[in-house]
Amino acid sequence: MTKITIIGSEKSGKTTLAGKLGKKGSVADITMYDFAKSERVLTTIDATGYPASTKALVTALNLSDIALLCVPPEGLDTMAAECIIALDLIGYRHGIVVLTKSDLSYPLALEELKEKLQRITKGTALENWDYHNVSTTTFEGMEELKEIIFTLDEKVEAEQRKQDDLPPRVIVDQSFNVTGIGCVVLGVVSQGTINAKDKMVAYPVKKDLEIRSIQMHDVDVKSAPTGARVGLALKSIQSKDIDRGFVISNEEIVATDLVLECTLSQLAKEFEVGDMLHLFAGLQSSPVKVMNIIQDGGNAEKAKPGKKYLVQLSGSKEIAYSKDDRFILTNLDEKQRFVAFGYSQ
Ligand SMILES: Nc1nc2c(ncn2[C@@H]2O[C@H](COP(=O)(O)OP(=O)(O)OP(=O)(O)O)[C@@H](O)[C@H]2O)c(=O)[nH]1
Ligand SMILES: [Mg+2]
Repeated sequence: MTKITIIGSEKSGKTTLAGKLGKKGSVADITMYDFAKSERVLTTIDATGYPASTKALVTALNLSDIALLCVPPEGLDTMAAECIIALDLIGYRHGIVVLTKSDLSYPLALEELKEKLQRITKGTALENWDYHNVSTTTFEGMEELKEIIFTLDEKVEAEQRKQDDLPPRVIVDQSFNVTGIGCVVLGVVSQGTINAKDKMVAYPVKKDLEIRSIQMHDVDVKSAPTGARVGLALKSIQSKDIDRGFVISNEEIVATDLVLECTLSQLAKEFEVGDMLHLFAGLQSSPVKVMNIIQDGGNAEKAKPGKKYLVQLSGSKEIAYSKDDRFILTNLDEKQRFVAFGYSQ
């Protein structure tokens, strides 16, 4: 099951491309498109709520395994530049840089644009991504793009199979009530394998539940492996008790305040003690206040771009996480909002 997110420059043709890759489904601040042919299922996410909300971008990236960064002939704009910083901070592994609207350019210019982008992304998570030219008007490159996506997905799948035996975790992105069935959630198995009848817990509220049944793309299955997009009917819990961002798991740490070892982006603005930032953990987010910044055992007043600090944060909401989870910090007051990544100490 291939899950991709389409991001990039404004008006670069992202939504048009998503529409060509599948049938439109649920709409919120992200829009999903589904394509199924024989064994292959492609879920495409358009982060429609972004750039207004950074949450839409973080959500879309967390729900997918492959990112398509769209850049039109005009080149990068501030939105695509911010996407590159976000991908780098998240440590996003797999993606393709798609040079869109190729019908409005010519081969030499596209080659120059590719070389320029390769220089800009050197040393970032995007360093080794492939480039591909596409036009949704003339269909140039469309079939090849699908092939490239499916080939890349074989790598993703191989990585995911190595995670099937880890403790199971499901990241919930929607929950609702279905008459006659009860609480249904949609989400992604981020690691491990889940089975019908498994008893698990919804975090951060710590409510016990049982998985009544599992569906993958409207088909009932007995179990679902790492990377699967699933619909779960749940027992012993109501849809009002579970929300986007919740983690269904057997063991999570729950905290409101955190101490993170943070690395700031080279391209972020500094922040200081007292500043309000936004913390992301998977699909969860919470406003946090910077209480303390520590460098080399001593207090620092400011955290500066490209540097590493211990940052003490005071939040307003419980967050569920695991020891190895990567947190992202954003500053909504800045033009380029993605600031840092960090790991809990
Ligand atoms: N010539 C040409 N025009 C295109 C192509 N793809 C999209 N467009 C046009 O570009 C415009 C923007 O397309 P969208 O798909 O809305 O772009 P978007 O990136 O989703 O835009 P935002 O969500 O507003 O950032 C529309 O007028 C499309 O018809 C293409 O391959 N070639
Ligand atoms: Mg759009």
